[in-house]
Amino acid sequence: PRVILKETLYKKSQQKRRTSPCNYKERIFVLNTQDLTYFEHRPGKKPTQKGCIELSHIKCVEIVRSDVPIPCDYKYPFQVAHDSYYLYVFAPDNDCRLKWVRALKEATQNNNLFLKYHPDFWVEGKWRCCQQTEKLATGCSEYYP
Ligand code: 4IP
Repeated sequence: PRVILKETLYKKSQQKRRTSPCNYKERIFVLNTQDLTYFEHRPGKKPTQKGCIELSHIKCVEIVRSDVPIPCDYKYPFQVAHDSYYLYVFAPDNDCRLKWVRALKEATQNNNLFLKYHPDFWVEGKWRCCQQTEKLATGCSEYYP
């Protein structure tokens, strides 16, 4: 697989379990033609893989429009909906965010994508955009792949 983009970004924990912590981690993100992978890099150590999302499992990639305070250093969020999870990734500026969103949209354009998505965050048990309390509820805004 050919590498399309590689950069250090932040991510929020995907909260795969009800008891998962809500934390933000700096990770090296690599988008290649097969998957989106992220690695932890500690000084003096070789990066270790922490997560990998097959591109074919991605259902929506879009910026997140929100006024919630963002507790990590990077303030420009985008979302990657895949399987039954939402990965929130944070870029350092809008250009960087757009570059990632465009590249990911292009790489997933032939997928079975959402028709609608959630433009704001899922926070504390509800969608801030539409107030729905089911995380996997259908989106409330039209999705443009
Ligand atoms: C972890 O918290 C990290 O945030 C993980 O991120 C995250 O997995 C885990 O969420 C979360 O419990 P601790 O390091 O404090 O244990 P990373 O893999 O980047 O280290 P995700 O799925 O977000 O990668 P869960 O809910 O997935 O377990």
